[in-house]
Amino acid sequence: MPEYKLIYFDAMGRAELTRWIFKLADIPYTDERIPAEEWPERKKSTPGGTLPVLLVDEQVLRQSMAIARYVAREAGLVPQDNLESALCDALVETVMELQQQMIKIMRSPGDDEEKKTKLQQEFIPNQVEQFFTCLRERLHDREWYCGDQVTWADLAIGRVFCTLVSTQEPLFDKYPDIRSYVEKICALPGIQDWIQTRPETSF
Ligand SMILES: N[C@@H](CCC(=O)N[C@@H](CS)C(=O)NCC(=O)O)C(=O)O
Repeated sequence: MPEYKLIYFDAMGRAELTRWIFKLADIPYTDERIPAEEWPERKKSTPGGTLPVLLVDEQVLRQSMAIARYVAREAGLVPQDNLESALCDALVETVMELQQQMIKIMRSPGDDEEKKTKLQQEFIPNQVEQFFTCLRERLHDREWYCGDQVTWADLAIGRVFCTLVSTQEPLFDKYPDIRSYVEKICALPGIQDWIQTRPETSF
């Protein structure tokens, strides 16, 4: 097995899905977190000048989605079937777009109360509920999003919604099936432990 080093900031952001994949598959890796004050200097020697970067032995891999998909393939978490695999890709991209929109609201100017209102009155009813409705249709006779075993698509959903589930967001009262599904993902071997022990960061 190659030696893996995942380099990112001290945040979940665009690296956390890859961390989940490593954890579920029990693949050892180095989780390097660059302190914000060191970034301007490190940026100069970082290929492309952005993070995350995955080192696979000496090979540098960029772009968070390419990194996550590569590790997921290595871990057997991508369906063999081409179409099923594309369905997973589409789901992961949708979930990542939701995540970026959520982060954008949280980082926008204004106090916490304003941001919370924006999330609860605009983002959740419009974006998240629409997503949950589609997800519910997809999952109605399935245990996992694709095929009959967990894939990186399930992990992408767990990664984005596990915090909302654990804070008992009332949104889930309307979607108890989605709550159970997210809880099942967060309780997977390796994942539950990671959620409990990972460094505490906001995003
Ligand atoms: N499309 C790239 C975007 C990478 C990106 O924008 N990373 C941000 C952190 S999430 C970054 O490195 N920002 C610091 C900088 O641009 O100097 C990916 O998904 O990996």
